[in-house]
Amino acid sequence: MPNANTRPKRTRRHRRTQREDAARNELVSRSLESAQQCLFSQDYGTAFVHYLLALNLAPALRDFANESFRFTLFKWADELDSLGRIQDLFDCYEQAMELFPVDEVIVNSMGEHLFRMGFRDEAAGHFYKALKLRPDFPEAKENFYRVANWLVERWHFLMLNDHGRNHKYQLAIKKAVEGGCSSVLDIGTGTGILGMCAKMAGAAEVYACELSKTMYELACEVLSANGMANSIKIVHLKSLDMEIPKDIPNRVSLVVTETVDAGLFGEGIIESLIHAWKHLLLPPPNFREPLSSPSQTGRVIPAGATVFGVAVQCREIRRHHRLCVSSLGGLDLSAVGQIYSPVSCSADTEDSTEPYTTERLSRLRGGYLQLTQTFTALNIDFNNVQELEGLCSREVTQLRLCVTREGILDALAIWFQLHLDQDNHLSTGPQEDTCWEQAIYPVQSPFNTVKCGDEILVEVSCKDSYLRLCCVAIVRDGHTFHMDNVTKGPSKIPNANPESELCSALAGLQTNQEKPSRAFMLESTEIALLNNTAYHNSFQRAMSKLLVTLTSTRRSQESNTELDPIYVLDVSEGFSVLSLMAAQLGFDSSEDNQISPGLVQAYSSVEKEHHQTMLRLLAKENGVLESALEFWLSHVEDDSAVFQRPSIEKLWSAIILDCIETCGLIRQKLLEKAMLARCLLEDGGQIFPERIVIHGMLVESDTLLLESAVQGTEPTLGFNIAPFINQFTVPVHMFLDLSTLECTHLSEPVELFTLDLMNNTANYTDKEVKVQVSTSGNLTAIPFWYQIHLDSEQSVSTFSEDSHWKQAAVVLQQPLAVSRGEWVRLSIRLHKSSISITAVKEEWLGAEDVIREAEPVTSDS
Ligand code: 44T
Repeated sequence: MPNANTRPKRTRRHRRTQREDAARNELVSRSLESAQQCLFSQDYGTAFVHYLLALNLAPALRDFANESFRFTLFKWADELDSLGRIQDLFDCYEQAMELFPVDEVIVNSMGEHLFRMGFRDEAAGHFYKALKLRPDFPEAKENFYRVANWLVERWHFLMLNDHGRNHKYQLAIKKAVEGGCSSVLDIGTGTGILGMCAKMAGAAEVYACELSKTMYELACEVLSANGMANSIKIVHLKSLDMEIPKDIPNRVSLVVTETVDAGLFGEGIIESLIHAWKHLLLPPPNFREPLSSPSQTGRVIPAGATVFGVAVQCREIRRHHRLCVSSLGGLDLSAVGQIYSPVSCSADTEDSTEPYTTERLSRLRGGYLQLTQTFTALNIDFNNVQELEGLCSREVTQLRLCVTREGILDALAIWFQLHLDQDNHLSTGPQEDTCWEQAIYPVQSPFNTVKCGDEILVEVSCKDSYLRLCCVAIVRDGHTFHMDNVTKGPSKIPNANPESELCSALAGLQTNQEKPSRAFMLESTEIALLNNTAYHNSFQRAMSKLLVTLTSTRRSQESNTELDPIYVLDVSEGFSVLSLMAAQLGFDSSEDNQISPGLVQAYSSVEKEHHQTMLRLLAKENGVLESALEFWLSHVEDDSAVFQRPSIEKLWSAIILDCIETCGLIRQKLLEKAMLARCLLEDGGQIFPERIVIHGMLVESDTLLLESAVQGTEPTLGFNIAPFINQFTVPVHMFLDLSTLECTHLSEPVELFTLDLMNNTANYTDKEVKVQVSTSGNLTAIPFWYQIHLDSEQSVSTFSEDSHWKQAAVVLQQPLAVSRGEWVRLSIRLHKSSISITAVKEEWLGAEDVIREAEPVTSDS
């Protein structure tokens, strides 16, 4: 028996510990029990607190409770999210990650919330971490690919692969440094390449700044790998926030930068250079003192730029920026008045609208026609601070462009020459062998036909970091027709072209109405959707067929004359008029009274206010009773809530899903949505589309390779950059226009996969397809698109001329050499809504297969 006198304290402590243990265990088990009860009653917030308490007190239980804890966290986070309690949401995740620091599912989920709130850099960090924790974690991979596109834009690959451009920059920098510019600042360093060129050329001091966190971190890695981490000082700052001596000790003698976008000024180069001249650069050389040394004066590479432009006719631009149809699937669209895209440069548009969009003119479907000669829009000297300042404050300049070819004035397009120095120039023109984009200023005025001899008046200005070009008037036979003031109904120019006549007629209808004309802004993809007549007509035919069938079944089943309404639900994301088309079919008397008026009760899940207003207006003008079209549970996050029944005891007769995103990928969660839809469908009801078939083909395309990764094994300008930036390679390319992509077709198109949305027993996971090679070459990619089967008779392709959808392609990690006549086996796997494709060459006589992995494809919403 222990001696009570010698060990009294220990025993007391022991007893106290025992008591504490017992109390803690009691608390832990009660908390776990309460957590479970709360879960049962769906009180996730309280359940979460109970779990936190229990698992903090009893870390040993973490493994055991991990699943339920995650479930609770996710449920509670969704609730906080929908309540807008963002800070609370992130606090919960912080606490959860303290408990489970290496739980990749929690880390990934936190990233998803961050991404949805627009914190892309932070989101990327979480997806990256989740992927490091579990490299084969499909959700994290999908998410990482999604952010990789945002974080490291694809042009980085193009620029690093553009040897001509790299070489010219290197030459200009070398010449400047050797000529005496000894201290250099690289503004917007990206991967660090221009700064490294300066160091390599012998500059004594090199500094660099980069505003994107991801790019800054990437540049740090690159500098270390090239042994320059200590000789180039890089800061994670916007150049405008840099100060002397805090960030750099002294003014520098050379600024190098390539902070230019397709519209030249869109990355803010004017402001950056004005700031640099005032605060970071040595004064410019004084030409009265020609002997002033280059190390004591400042200069900029590029030294200046010349902007060129041309007026074009281009159907592809037109159908994205103006409504070209007056009716759609039976709906008269004239009621909605003017529809305009957010890309606008007219004098009265708000500053928030972007003045231009960017395209590669050479890759526009259907091509383009030049209506004028190439003109010079602007010349700018980056070494003259007065000129830079003058540009922002000066009045607009007016240009008169002589029309050299009759046509429809759809847009102005511009490009530029960067004068790196006196000898080295880079051009971003449409004829160049590079992949630069041009800036496109769509002309949205309905008065847009021009004839030879007409003059187009263009105003050039520079406001809010953008170069703005605006067509203000057309001068014909001495008369000036103003273009920007559509709603006031300017004098009409007689049209020569029927297609443009249609647009003008439409606008005429809109402007000549007695009621106040309205204007609605739609995204350019939404405008292209409205211009997609084939799709809407197919839908109209498929839907009216279903309505006829359902009505006749009901007539034969129900003895009384009061027929039950036919419930139609459109859960398209974004804008859609399909529900309204269905409602209108219910009022259509042309079907020989087969469908009773008002029989269709349609629901739209369109959320944006102006979309709803447009649909209401269209309904009214098309004779659809207000009650026949309702907006279904706006702002509901949870899919299951969107898919509720129309009313107790009732099921849907038709559910419309928009399966494919405009970028060319399958919409996320499509299969889950289809499953929910099937459960809520009445007997004889239908999902639109009932089926989608994925088509694809084998191609060789260097362009796709150049856009996906830095190619080859040679160092870039002698620097080791590729392995670092190539971490951001994504296996899928979206927003492709396959009709103009430079590529060799190595096979005929084949069916890759079918998604049967009406059939729940279909196997969605794996499929193998054998494709015969029709032309020998290097298989680099498998572009794919969809045939959307609305029903057994009606279908549309996403690869048609009028498609508002683009195409996508899986790019193989390594090209696969194939010869005519050989067979390639494609294994296609669908994980959630992501497709991955593996290409295997089937060697004759059973030679060993060569396997080239294609990574998964995911939808980017
Ligand atoms: N576009 C290619 C390249 N940055 C856009 O974060 C250009 C395409 C292109 N960092 C036609 C022509 C061309 N301070 O990483 C980015 C960006 C960073 C800054 C610090 C600043 N003031 C800025 C401003 C931008 O610089 C990097 C490059 S800018 C984007 C280049 C021939 N079609």
